[in-house]
Amino acid sequence: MDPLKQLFHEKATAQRNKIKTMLKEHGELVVDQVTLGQIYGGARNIKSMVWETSDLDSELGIKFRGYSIPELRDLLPKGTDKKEPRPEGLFWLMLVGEVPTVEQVEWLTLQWTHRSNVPEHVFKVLDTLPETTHPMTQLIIAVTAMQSESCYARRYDEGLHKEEYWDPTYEDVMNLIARLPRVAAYIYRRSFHGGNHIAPNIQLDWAGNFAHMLGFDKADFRSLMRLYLTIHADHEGGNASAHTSHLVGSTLSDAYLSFAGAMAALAGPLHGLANQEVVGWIYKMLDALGTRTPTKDQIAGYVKATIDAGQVIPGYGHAVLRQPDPRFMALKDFAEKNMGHDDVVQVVWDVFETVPPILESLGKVKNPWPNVDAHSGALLIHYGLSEFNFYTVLFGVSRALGVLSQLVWSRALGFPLERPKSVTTDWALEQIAKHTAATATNHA
Ligand code: CMX
Repeated sequence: MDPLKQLFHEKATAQRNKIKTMLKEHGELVVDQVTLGQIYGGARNIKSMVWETSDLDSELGIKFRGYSIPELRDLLPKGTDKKEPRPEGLFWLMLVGEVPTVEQVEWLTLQWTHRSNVPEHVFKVLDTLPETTHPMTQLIIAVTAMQSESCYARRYDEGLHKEEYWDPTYEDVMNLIARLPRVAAYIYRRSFHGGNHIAPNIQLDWAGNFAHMLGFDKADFRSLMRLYLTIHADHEGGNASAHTSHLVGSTLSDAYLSFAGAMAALAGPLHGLANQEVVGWIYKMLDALGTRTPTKDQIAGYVKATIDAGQVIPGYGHAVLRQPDPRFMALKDFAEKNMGHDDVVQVVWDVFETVPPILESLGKVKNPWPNVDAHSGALLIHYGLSEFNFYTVLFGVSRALGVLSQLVWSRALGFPLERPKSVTTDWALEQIAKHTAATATNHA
């Protein structure tokens, strides 16, 4: 057994026993209540699943195994330029709950390099699609095509003891993560560079090699990729992509199908596609205003026009966060440290000053602050990755680290089929009638 798998097995066995004892003693403890508003309102804040890899605080933002993004930028082993953390380190942390050493991260990089060979049929499947197919659609198709490689599906078919589910799931997760950069880069190069593909450089780390295969070899861009792929990795379990992978995985579907489901959710404009929407919205604004350097008053006018047209301001608001997203702040910090003046980045910063008071003035937006998607695109444009309908694929490659490490946990902890209860409006009206009658009796 490899050292990471061994460590995971020890941790997961201990956690499984801990949960068993906890539920035996306290399984009936009531910890929350649910309102009709929550049932109709997208299940906000209803606690209904366990997600071990990260936790989202509405004020402080995401914590991966208890560590904030600024802490991880400091603590995790970095790329060769010593600037930003290598996403391999975050995967290790999420999987086993320990900050890895440099040697452990080196080992993981090598593991993923060894496992990174993408089966030929996946490229063939992609090549049958029109180049104009949305890159997220291509990603979902490619990941689904790779399902033929699932160790878990094969072993389940042969007859696998349920205590063993986690083992081939770990193998699938390691293989899928190792292959994703190659698949994503292939999609990028066939969609936007006439199929002029770039061979992997196996000397590079996971993010560095991804940047290389995309066609960007500047050290700063590699550094940005390390940061980008680290900060998008996980956002606890309730967000749409994570929750989808959890739901699909709970049917004992394998890692490939669970991740393909997650990507279908990420491809929605209220979720991951917002990173593409932000850049589209900025370009439309610049076109409409006839300038690349709009004033804050001009931006405010365009923001109000967008809202009046019944549209959302992409990159702003969040279902959980109630402060500027620390992922947005990390990208802003990267831009401040690594870039000179950039018109588009400046627009993003001016939008940051302009939008929150306008959203606040509407009196209904719970979080007027930017989320990660408000900033990420401008940095990619700066380095020349300007094809913005590819951006959600980058988000997806990163999100694999979180949702797939959790999938190994879900298998190891023996989580059951997810099956919450739905209700009808007649049921809701009945509850109100019962409550009204009971209140009237109490007051009589
Ligand atoms: N612009 C305009 N209106 C907004 C808004 C925004 N950015 N964010 C919220 N609102 C509106 C909602 O549309 C809703 O209006 P109605 O009551 O008329 O339907 C009202 O404010 C209340 O919404 P909320 O409770 O504050 O927000 P939700 O939890 O329902 O939705 C989110 C959260 C992210 C979908 C929403 O803020 C939004 O649409 N933002 C823009 C899209 C975006 O950036 N998505 C990316 C999120 C991060 C990610 O997953 O990657």
